Amino acid sequence: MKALLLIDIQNDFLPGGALAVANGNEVVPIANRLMADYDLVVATQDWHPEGHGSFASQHPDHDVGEIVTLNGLDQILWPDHCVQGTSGAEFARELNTAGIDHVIQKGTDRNIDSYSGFFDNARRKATGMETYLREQQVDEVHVVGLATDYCVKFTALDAVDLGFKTSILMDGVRGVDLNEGDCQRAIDEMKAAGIAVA
Ligand code: VGL
Ligand code: ZN
Repeated sequence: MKALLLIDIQNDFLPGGALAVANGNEVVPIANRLMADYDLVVATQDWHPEGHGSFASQHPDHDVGEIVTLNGLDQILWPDHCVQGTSGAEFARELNTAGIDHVIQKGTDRNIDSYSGFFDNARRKATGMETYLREQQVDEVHVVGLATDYCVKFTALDAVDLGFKTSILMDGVRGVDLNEGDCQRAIDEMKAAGIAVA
């Protein structure tokens, strides 16, 4: 069984959103078109409580983009984004949500971030993604969504590490590029890990 993973295709990551990814809206029609080609479509949703520790607003002496230590881990600080129940956390309006079989929410613990759709950033807690995919007999995953250099990358790296045959579909991803070259480096890292870049 082959699954399409839609990573964080949410309003806050689209142009005009709180953590806008340049041209992030362009992945929406691509995701919609791809859905029909898969046995299963699973979407992740960045789903933070108010006051999440990854928000710069919680660290008065720091700005967005700075790195702090959160729970012993390096944490990049972001604007408040994808707060549970807000419109920014909803899936993109034009995303065909009727085509999604299952949603995995992540980043729900205020003390630790979760870029990967499989585990928190310390790999301590699973989100339920792996269990769900194995229950559904999935052995291959193709990844699209936002953002190439964060949640797409870490989800794909975990997928291949867990033994799923893994591809990222370049047409269907867009990145943050906080530092110039981050997206390219993310792609190189994924290739080196055995992920197919299609
Ligand atoms: C993401 C930064 C913070 C992502 C989520 O979806 O790539 N990036 N939260
Ligand atoms: Zn987040």
